[in-house]
Amino acid sequence: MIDRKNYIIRKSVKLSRQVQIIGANIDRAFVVATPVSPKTSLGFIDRFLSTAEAYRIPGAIIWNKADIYDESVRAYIAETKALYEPIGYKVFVASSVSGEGIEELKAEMAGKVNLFSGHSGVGKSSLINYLIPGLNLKTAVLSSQHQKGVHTTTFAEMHSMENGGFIIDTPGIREFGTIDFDTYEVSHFFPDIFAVSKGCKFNNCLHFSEKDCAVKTAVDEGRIAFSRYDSYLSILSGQDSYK
Ligand SMILES: Nc1nc2c(ncn2[C@@H]2O[C@H](COP(=O)(O)OP(=O)(O)OP(=O)(O)O)[C@@H](O)[C@H]2O)c(=O)[nH]1
Ligand SMILES: [Mg+2]
Ligand SMILES: [Zn+2]
Repeated sequence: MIDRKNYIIRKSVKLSRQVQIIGANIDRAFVVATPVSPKTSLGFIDRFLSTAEAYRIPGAIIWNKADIYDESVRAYIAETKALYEPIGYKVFVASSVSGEGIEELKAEMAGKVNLFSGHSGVGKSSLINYLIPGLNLKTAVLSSQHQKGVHTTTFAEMHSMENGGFIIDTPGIREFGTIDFDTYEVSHFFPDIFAVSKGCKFNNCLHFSEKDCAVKTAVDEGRIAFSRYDSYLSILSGQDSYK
């Protein structure tokens, strides 16, 4: 590791707080996810993306460990692409083993400050090692018992790329606690829901049990994904975690 090129941001395990403190410097927040080993739920991804919205940081998804996907996992990944890209969240597929998707990611990150977050063990540090040859960040195998990460990265650190970009590696996070959203503001951080909500009868509609709710109609008609609505309701109801 070349010390002079590294900038320690802060010690923390909660993404929301990290973003708060270094938010002004971040051009894009990537949630690094894996469909298996360990599994990242769409609920977790939606909490991440809505938090990024709250800080006005463009969010994106990186599905890592593509080298171990079978046909059915590939099909699932394609579905998530069809779900998230129309909302405005790019979906990347990558592998720090086969190198799949790496060039595309590099191009995307050039000249920008990029944050990598996600569960422990999804391969954030491994990906960064591949994106910045010679960096040698510490990585570790999953726990054999639970196939979960072992919290190898312990503080957020920024690394410079050859193309003028920067990547901030962060410690793995277990779950998102309730973010301090105002109840009526939650839908503002779900662009797909917000766009439709203009058609609701009541302008203070929470899209829960109100009459003539355009959001609920859109969910029923499949124009808003049920998983997104479910994530919205979960945040609205103030659950501490959502898996
Ligand atoms: N098959 C496969 N394994 C990978 C890939 N990327 C990372 N891994 C493995 O996943 C495990 C965890 O990788 P890390 O890079 O330490 O994960 P991390 O997200 O940085 O984890 P924390 O620092 O604990 O948050 C290691 O055993 C890696 O070798 C990948 O693309 N494919
Ligand atoms: Mg790490
Ligand atoms: Zn409504």
